[in-house]
Amino acid sequence: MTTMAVRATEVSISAIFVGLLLLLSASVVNGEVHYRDFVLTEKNYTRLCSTKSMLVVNDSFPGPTVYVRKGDTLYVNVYNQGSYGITIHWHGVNQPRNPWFDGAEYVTQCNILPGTNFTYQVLFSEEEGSLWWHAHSEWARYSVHGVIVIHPVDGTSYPFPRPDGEKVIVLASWYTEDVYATIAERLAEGADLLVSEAYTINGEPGDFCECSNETTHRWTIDYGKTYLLRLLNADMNAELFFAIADHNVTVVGSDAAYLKPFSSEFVLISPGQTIDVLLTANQPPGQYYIASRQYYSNMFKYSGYDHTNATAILEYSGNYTSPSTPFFPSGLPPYTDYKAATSFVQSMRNLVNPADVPMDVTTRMFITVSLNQFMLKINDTTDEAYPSASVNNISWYNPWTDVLQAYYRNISGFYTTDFPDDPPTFFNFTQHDLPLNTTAEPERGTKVKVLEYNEEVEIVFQNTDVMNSSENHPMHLHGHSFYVLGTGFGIYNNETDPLTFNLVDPPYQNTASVPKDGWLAIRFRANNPGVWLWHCHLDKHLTWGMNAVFIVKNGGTEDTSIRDPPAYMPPCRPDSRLRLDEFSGSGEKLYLTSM
Ligand SMILES: [Cu+2]
Repeated sequence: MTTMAVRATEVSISAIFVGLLLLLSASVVNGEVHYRDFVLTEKNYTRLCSTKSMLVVNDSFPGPTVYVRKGDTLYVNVYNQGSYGITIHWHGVNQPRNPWFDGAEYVTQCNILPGTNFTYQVLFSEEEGSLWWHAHSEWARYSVHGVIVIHPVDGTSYPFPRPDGEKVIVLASWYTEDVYATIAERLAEGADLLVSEAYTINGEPGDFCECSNETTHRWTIDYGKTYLLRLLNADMNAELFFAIADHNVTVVGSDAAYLKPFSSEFVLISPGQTIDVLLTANQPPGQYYIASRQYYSNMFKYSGYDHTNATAILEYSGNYTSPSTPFFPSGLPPYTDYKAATSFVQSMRNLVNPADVPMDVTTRMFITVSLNQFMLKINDTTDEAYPSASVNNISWYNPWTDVLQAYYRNISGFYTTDFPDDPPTFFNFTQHDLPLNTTAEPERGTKVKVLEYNEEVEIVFQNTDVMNSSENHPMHLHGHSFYVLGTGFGIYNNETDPLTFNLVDPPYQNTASVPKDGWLAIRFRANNPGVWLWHCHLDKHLTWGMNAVFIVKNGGTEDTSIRDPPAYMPPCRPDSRLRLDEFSGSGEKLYLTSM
């Protein structure tokens, strides 16, 4: 694909005119402008000894890496030549005042239908480091994703010595089945959703998986050099441990914000997160395994997850005698090692000290996150349990016209503004064997929370053990990054736990996990007018309704208001949804539609 970059300052018109132009369209062009084409097609891939067709961008899995600098503007024309509707989300890119191009299906747009195209305008602002793009429609993102590298602007550099090289590593999952068809089937049956067959490193499961060792991903490095490694967890449903044999890494950033550097034997990365680390080639030249495996936080179930170990090979350049098998990283924690997981999360500190933490909180929300079930009438005598998920006991229901369109055009009937600041009942949230009749069934709704422009918001997410199902939930907020003030186990205590908050140098992230049977506290400034989805980044839970929406109102001036909509947005139609939504509010199973 062609990439065209136009440096605004190189355009041959007089400086005065450029000045005028910038004054007139102050917020449109700051840095460079880039144009990319994303062509989505079905392509055959063979992994684990079998071949299947899947939707990919520009014939690649993982998809292409996009390179920009801080403050640049990116236009991506997405051509959908696949067989079902999709959207693309620019994960972690705040998109100031620009919700039109956030790409969240049924929240900021409807799907780009097969045979059509749509151009996204992606506005970079404060982000620097690594982010990513992915499909934000049904489960398409398992094969439709890639990294966004945001370099420092010219004349500035990293807050660490310039690395000798860079490397992108994408962790993802492999499904042997036809994901789209299987999900539709299981939703209709009320069955559990898909578990992956293997994890992948840059598209390859590696030596420990069937039919995989010839295509294992390899990365050659030079002795003595230091590399900036950009890690992405693009997996659908798993937090992952990652490690390189005999090499510690220095963690320097996460979610396109810098961290106080710390050395670690391993990394824990949640779906949705990006983590930047430095790797120095300082070990005896040879071959070393790079490995990743799931961190499985639901310790009451020891099965039902993907037990594979994904591997790649790090090899030093030059001549040396290498052992017949590379070394495996002894520091890669076991699947259920919550102590390792917790200690990694707690090591993260903002590089900025003191950080610009909101201190004048005007909205406080206490939000329970639960897995649930709906009892649906199959016939006059039988009720059947359908898996579900909720936040403050509301299980999100997709409207068929997106929330942004309805809000901007003042069309009523698609959402309500009564998302509650607290759960409907307070119970012993983290107790095992909670009574199902009072805790299991959520309410279905399309409820949004409306925030005034520039409000300072504190949210405490409380994990619950409803249905004995507590596990980590990586919560992701669109349109804003947030400060992670703290986490803890058990039920949040609003008198003692705030005393433990890190208000000095908390990490600034777009995705952070609510620990199993515990809580997570965050703060953010609602300074981005628009309609912004927030959700658990385990797609299984998102599909079941563990999400809601913030509307951030305009601030009263043009610079604090949503930008004008583009001339074209993909049209919405009432029959294009495919989720658990296909049941009426009365609990009767109505119909299951596909495109
Ligand atoms: Cu979740």
